[in-house]
Amino acid sequence: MGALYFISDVHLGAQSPAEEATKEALLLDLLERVGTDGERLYILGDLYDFWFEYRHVVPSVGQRVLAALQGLTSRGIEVHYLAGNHDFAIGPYISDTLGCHIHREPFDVEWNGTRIHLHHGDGLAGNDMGYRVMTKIIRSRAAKWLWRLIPPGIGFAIAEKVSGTSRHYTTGKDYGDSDRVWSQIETLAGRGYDYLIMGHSHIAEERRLDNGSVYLNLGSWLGGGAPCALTWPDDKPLTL
Ligand SMILES: [Mn+2]
Repeated sequence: MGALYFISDVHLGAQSPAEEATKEALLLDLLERVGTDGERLYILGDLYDFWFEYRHVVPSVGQRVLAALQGLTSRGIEVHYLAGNHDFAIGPYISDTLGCHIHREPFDVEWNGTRIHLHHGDGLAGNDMGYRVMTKIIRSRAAKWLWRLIPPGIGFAIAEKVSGTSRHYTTGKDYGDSDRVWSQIETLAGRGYDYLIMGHSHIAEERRLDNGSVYLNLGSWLGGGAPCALTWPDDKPLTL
């Protein structure tokens, strides 16, 4: 039985060309490794700093990564892609062309009797009502329909600005008790999971919760290194 791999918050397209090249090379190495001993790959959101696919156009960023994902699925390795707040608009290109399983909501995995809850990590802050309302609007069918009317070149230029703002907001936000994130995580854990695995906060962390569940945050690939991935059952962060 192969390993499970988990990654989050790679944010392809967010950095300088040189940083992107380094990051992409690391990611391609990891995907190759998944191809040798992996059974499943879970992408827990924000693989892309911004993703939007038109019927005939997809982002030009990270094409080699997309090809590698397709290579994995064509060899029978399951790739699960949970939409993050930056790549919420993943669609048929990801599912039909690349063969990934798309998840739009947090979901559960059971593996050899271990119960794992997978969540991008957004929308947990108790005072984040504005975020939740805005999210509902921008992820609506109507919004996607309107967005498609904007030529891709202009749309992506706007998105680049908005993505940067959102990233700084996320990174600067207090994810501690004051935001009631932890109480929400404890409540989730109370459903009886062994592990809760998330991203989004960009802070890699392992924490044992009150009920004995383990919270793991995969951190982010931004900032010039320390990409966090996880293999299972070793459940140790990989050093790439
Ligand atoms: Mn995020």
